[in-house]
Formats: sequence, C-alpha cells, structure tokens
Amino acid sequence: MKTLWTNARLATMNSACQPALIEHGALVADGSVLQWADAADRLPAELARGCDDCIDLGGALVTPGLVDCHTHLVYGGSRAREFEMRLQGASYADIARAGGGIRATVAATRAASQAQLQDLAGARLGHLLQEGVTTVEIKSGYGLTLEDEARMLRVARALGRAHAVEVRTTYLGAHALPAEYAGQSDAYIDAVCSWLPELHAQGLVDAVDAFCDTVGFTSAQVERVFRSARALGLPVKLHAEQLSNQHGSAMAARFGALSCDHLEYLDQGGVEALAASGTVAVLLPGAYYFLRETRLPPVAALRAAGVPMAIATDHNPGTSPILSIQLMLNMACVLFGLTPWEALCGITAQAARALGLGATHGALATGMRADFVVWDATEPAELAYAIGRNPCRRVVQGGVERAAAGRSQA
Ligand code: DI6
Ligand code: FE
Repeated sequence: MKTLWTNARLATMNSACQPALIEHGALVADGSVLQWADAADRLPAELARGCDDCIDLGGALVTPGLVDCHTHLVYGGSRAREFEMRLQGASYADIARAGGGIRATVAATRAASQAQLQDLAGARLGHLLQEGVTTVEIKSGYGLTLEDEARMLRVARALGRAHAVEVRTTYLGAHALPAEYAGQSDAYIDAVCSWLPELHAQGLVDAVDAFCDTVGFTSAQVERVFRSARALGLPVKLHAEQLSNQHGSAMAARFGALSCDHLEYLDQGGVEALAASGTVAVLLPGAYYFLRETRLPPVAALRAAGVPMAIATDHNPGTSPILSIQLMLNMACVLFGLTPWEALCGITAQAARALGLGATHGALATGMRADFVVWDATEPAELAYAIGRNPCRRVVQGGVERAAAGRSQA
C-alpha cells in the first residue's frame, strides 16, 4: 500500500528541536515507511506515481506520532483514597512508609487476572491513542514476583497486538520493596536480578528501569540491577532524583542509560553526567503537579548543557493518574518553562530517543516510520496552549490510518 498525503504544514521534528515548519508539505508512505516528508514541489515524480490513495490534508498541521516514553499503564485498583489523605496533609513518602502507596497497588495488581489487567490498561491506553500517541512505553513494577512481573509484561505485549500502537516494555522489578521482603532490600535486589534472564528469554523486556530514592532503592542496589541488564545486552533507564538527590543519574550515565526520569533534585554534576553520556532527561510534569512538588527540574541547566529533554505522562495510580499527553505539553510549558517547540520535540523526537528508537521514530523523514498526526491546528503552540480540546483529527500508524478522536474509520 502506497499513499500520498498533500497540503500539510509539516513539523518534521528532529533532535535539534529547532522551530521549522514546511508549508505545502507532502508525505509518501510505502508500507510502514516514509519515502518522503518534505515540500511537495520538490517531490520526485517517480515517488508520486502509483499511489493507491492520495489525501489532501487542507493545510493542517502534521507532526510525528506522539511517543509517551514513560508510563505505568498496567495495574489493578485505585488510589483515590490516598489522594484524599494527601489533600489532608499526608506526604507521598509518609503513605509509602505506612505500607500504602505503591504496595497498595501491588496487592491489587497481584489479585487481578491477566484478562482484568488487560481490560483496565486497554481502556487507559484508549485515551492516549485518541490524543495521537503512536508509541507507548509500559513498565512493570506492580507485580514484584517473577510471575506477577511476567504477567504485567505479557499484558503490555498483548496491548501492542490488540491496539494500533507500538508498545515498548520496561522491566521495573526494582520499583518498591514488597512486604514479604521487609527489612531485606538486598535480598530483594538479588531476586530482581535473578528474574531478569527468564523474563528476557520470554521476550518480555525491551529495557530495565529502577526507582532510586529514599522510598525506593539505593544507587548501589540499582547498580547491581544495571549490571544484570548489561550482561544481557539490555538498555537501562532510571527513576532518579524525584524526591531527593541520590546521585542516581550520574551512576545511570556511567551505564549509558537511555534516560533518567523525573530529575527535580538533579544537581549540576548530574546535568553534566547526562550531557556526557547523551542520556535523555525525561521530565514528568504530571507527577510534579500531582505531588504539589515545589522543586523544579533544572531545565535551564539541562538546556544549556545540551541534554535532550523528553516529556511523558508517567501515568500511574499514585503520582500521575493522568491520561493526557496533550496536558503534559501544556504543563511542560507552564510549570517547567519549556517552549512549545521544545515540549513538542519532547513528546516526539526526544521521547523516541529515550526509548532507543531515535533512528526510526519521533520524526518525519525518508526512511522513518510513517507514524504521524494530523491536527486541527496550524501551529505547534496551539497544541500546548489549549486544555481539554482534543485537536487530534487523524492518526497514521505504520502507514495506515486508524480511527482517531471525533472520527470513526470508514
Ligand atoms: N515514581 C513515581 O512517580 C511512580 N513510581 C516511581 O518510581 C509512582 C508509582 C506509584 O505511586 O504507584
Ligand atoms: Fe514512573
């Protein structure tokens, strides 16, 4: 199937994140790959010939398909009660120490069947897809036994088969200490490391993550998990410097981490470590907002050092129960001071890099995947500016148009 789309305002995006729109742009996809994403008047005649379909986009803004590079979409239960407690003054760390928080979700996830988890996560995923997400990362981390982590990852893989979206899985066994290991965090880390080869052998793991913080694991413990990942050739990423500065980012950078995520407490040494290793800083304004955090990630320092900045929903039941990547665009600008172009780059080109997919996803160019969104908008700033109006009109994933918000497939 070969398709030509014309009359697009193309925001092709690339990791340089420079604002640049191509007027009167055209796209050609042959199968799932782009043959052209540039000005129509330079389109070679042989590329335009023999298209099965030709679609006029009426001058609409076209961006790469959105990439949500950090989610915890698969889990059971709700934490609305905990939200009420926090509104009355309890801190996230207080609740975690009292056995609530992540551990409450672990209990609910273990109690749910694989079919139930898939139904719940599929419904959540639907919201992201309606907003133009074409690639999503999904972490485990609410199972915390070999079998339950495997179940979560199987659900993530199944979601990728059942929906028109590409799913990347991340093993987050080192997310929290399960109750059965109370007081034995080193023994639990041994277990996390020992499960990895089995999960990898089952084809369930694209990357390995950990939560490095006072309510999570120490940098030394995470380092052991990363060594296990490295032994299998798996890339790593890290929840780092979210609630305190454990210098996890510098350690992760030594492992060539794809990304370090959160980063409110990152210091200048950490910024320089990320810059030197080419690690992406994934900023999560939803968690910052929801926890009423006041410490901002060091955006100006990251920008000055040339660290690529991605944005994601961090959808999870405790600290970011948010299913809108468009809201993250707005929050990245209003709360963190990114420009609308930086924010858009953060959910396209940079988010793809955070998943190790920078060569094929997150930008529109010959040879890249034909994943793109057609918007009811003419400027990227409009996507970050309005809240609650979903301007996503058409979504093309792998060269094939799928049903999008406000539009059913013919
Ligand atoms: N940091 C977060 O914000 C989430 N996980 C993490 O390591 C929170 C997960 C939860 O509270 O359920
Ligand atoms: Fe997270």
